[in-house]
Amino acid sequence: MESELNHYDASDIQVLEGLEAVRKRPGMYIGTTDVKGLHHLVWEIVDNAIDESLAGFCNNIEVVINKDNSITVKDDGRGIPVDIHPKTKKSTVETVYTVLHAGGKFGGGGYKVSGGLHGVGASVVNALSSWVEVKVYKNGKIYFIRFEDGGHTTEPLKEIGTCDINRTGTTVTFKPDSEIFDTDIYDYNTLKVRIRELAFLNKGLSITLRDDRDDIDTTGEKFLYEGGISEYVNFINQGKTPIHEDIIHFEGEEQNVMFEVALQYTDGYNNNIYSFVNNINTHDGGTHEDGVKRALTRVINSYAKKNNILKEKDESLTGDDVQEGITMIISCKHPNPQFEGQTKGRLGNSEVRKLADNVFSEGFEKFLLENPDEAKKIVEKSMLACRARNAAKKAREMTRKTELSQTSFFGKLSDCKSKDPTISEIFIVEGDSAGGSAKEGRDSMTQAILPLRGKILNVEKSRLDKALANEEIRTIITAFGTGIGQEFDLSKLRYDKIIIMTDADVDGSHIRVLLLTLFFRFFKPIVEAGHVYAAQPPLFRITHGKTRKYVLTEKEKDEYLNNLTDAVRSRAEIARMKGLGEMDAEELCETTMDIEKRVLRKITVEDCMAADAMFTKLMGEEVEPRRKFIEENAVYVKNLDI
Ligand code: TSJ
Repeated sequence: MESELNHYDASDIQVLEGLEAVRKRPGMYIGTTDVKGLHHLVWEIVDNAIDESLAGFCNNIEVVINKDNSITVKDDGRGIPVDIHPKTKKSTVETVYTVLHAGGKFGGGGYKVSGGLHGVGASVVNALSSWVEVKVYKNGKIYFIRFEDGGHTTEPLKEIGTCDINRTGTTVTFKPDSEIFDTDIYDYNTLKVRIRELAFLNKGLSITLRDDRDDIDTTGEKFLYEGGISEYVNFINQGKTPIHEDIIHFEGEEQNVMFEVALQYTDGYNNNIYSFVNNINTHDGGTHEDGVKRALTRVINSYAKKNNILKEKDESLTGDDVQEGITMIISCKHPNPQFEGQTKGRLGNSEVRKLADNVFSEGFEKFLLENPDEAKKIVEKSMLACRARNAAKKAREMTRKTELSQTSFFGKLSDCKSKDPTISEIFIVEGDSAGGSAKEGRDSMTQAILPLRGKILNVEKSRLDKALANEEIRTIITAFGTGIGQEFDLSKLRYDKIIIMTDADVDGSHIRVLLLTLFFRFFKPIVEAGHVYAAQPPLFRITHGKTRKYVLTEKEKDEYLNNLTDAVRSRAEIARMKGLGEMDAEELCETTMDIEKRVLRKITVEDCMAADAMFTKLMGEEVEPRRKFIEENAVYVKNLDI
């Protein structure tokens, strides 16, 4: 590649159009003239310095926001050529800055950051700036040229001094034209986020960013990642919980196309897959992304089958299954990328699919073989995703069916009379007897009751899909009215409060875990909107004379008793409430359901997440760890809604 670059010939530069065209229709060249377009100018210039680094001649780039909101970009590359261009009879520097698309064949054969909107060149920046100054350090000399008023050369490139013969580089300062842009104020954070990304994508390249607009003297922030995209994955996964320690990284090259990928699985449910070609985000993916995804699915399935984790009869894991919780960066550097689609956000080069597939599958197969513990975690995570997907599908089909036969489907639900969702509540009550009392003691205008049996969640082997086959669970889904999955619509929720009313024993905690898991997987927006509550039945009843006092905790009981006179205390009768079923309708109403007297605890998404994790453990195949887990977490399970 170096020899090719050395063939650089100033005649490569194609003369296309005048800068006036750019000023007339800036949108054609930089998209917009809003704050986004303003920042685009920086990337046009920085991209040139990155190209020099990709060609292997530049290690440091500095970006400075100056006091007047002009921008300086400085690199330590070879310096833009200063020789005279045969066609324009002007220096190459001047030509680059005054002839549209002059960057066209610059450094031909290298990887250029020139796809999509990028790469239209320095001349566009010049056309849209009130002034530009360029310094080139080369041949022991410092060259200088200045342009004004949309790209007019003030005087030809001239030598303004000497420098160390080993010093080379290009320094450019430009001031965006306030007649063109809606705003001329740069946003530090916008520049920082992209500069950090560029540093991740170009390992070993140091990029610094400094803001000189305030009077505080700082050295700025330096972004340099020797680990490249692996460090990017690590950065994205901060605050997440990885399920294996090391970040997996593979790279390969074929016919000047470089491909690399880094990934790590977390315990989350989304995937974070970002792909790039020549540092440009390919938000619609393309052949590089397809190749990796295809290989990921194939390799995990074949590993799982070979090791008998996935049985012959089991269905294969899908792409979505194996991508659940993954954080992955895919980066391809291509000398001749073809961008496709409306927004040019998709890589089209077909040879890249095979390269990506080969590099990834060879590396990943080896990784799984050499790291059986990690392999097991990844495969199990995918299989769990597969199960959840099937459960969700069944639930969707089921709710669709039920819409047709609504009337018969409310099953055991005793609905409230009101159809006003802002005042209606639904109590999901454990057990038929408590359900009976609740029905008797409720305000039937606004309170609906749905009894659930304690055995819904048979700890032996039930899964979410099985639980969903349960009639009462289906009634819940139908009663909510929101639908599920893609059809979910929060505005159709039929109740303002969904109140879970269960005992603080094992059966009660099972129902709670199941319900919260169900909410987490299918009704997260309902939880997020704060519609889900746990009722708090009292633990003690203290009776003295005609007074009856219910308290929620041991501590409250002691405090209450301490405040009584000795005489009264000695006569007080303390009863430990055994559970919802023990209370009669009046008592249940008074302590747990009456809007004036009850105590509710709002359920958060975190509660549901914890339940979901517990559900996964409770549902595990192996009996022993499950029993152990239940024992160890028995207290926690109870605490879920206390
Ligand atoms: F173009 C520009 F003004 F926007 C710009 C270019 C801005 C900045 C900050 C840096 C650069 C730039 C260009 N840095 N390094 C280069 N390198 C070349 O232009 C160059 C130098 C030598 C040779 C060669 O073949 O000897 C080839 C090239 C493309």
